[in-house]
Amino acid sequence: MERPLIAVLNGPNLNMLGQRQPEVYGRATLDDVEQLCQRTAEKLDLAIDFRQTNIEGELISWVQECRRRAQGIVINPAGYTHTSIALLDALLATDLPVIEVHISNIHRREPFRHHSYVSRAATGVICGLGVGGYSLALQAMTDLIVREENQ
Ligand code: CA2
Repeated sequence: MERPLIAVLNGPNLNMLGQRQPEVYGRATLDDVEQLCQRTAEKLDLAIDFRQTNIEGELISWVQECRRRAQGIVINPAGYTHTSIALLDALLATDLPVIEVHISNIHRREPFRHHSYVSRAATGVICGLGVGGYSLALQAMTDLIVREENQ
């Protein structure tokens, strides 16, 4: 049987991970995060499609593509978390399990980071556990997919 495909989508500025603000986001780069996701996916027998964009419309188009090709979405929408109803609408339209990931604990930060539009479309949210949150999200996604198959 083919491995389930999980899209791991990353929003704006996450390409700068590891280069600035290590006190907030740690020292891992986005390449390190991709490798972590690949290793986790192999253990879980998942396939992943790992992407990052600084462009809102591109992120939305990728989410739309997932409807035809993926079994789940792990997304760190970065700044669009707090601003994008368009991204929320795209996620709601997929009818796929969505796990929202934040490296930092957005609730311990500035008030404008406390609200997430995306959470309304998310099956679950992981935040504040560093880049390890991506790995936890893939594990949780596996459980969600298995549960769906058994229903
Ligand atoms: O904690 C997270 O993962 C965030 O999604 C990261 C976003 C932020 O806007 C959210 O509130 C929380 C920012 C991503 C930018 O990452 C940078 C990394 C290094 C240097 C500069 C930005």
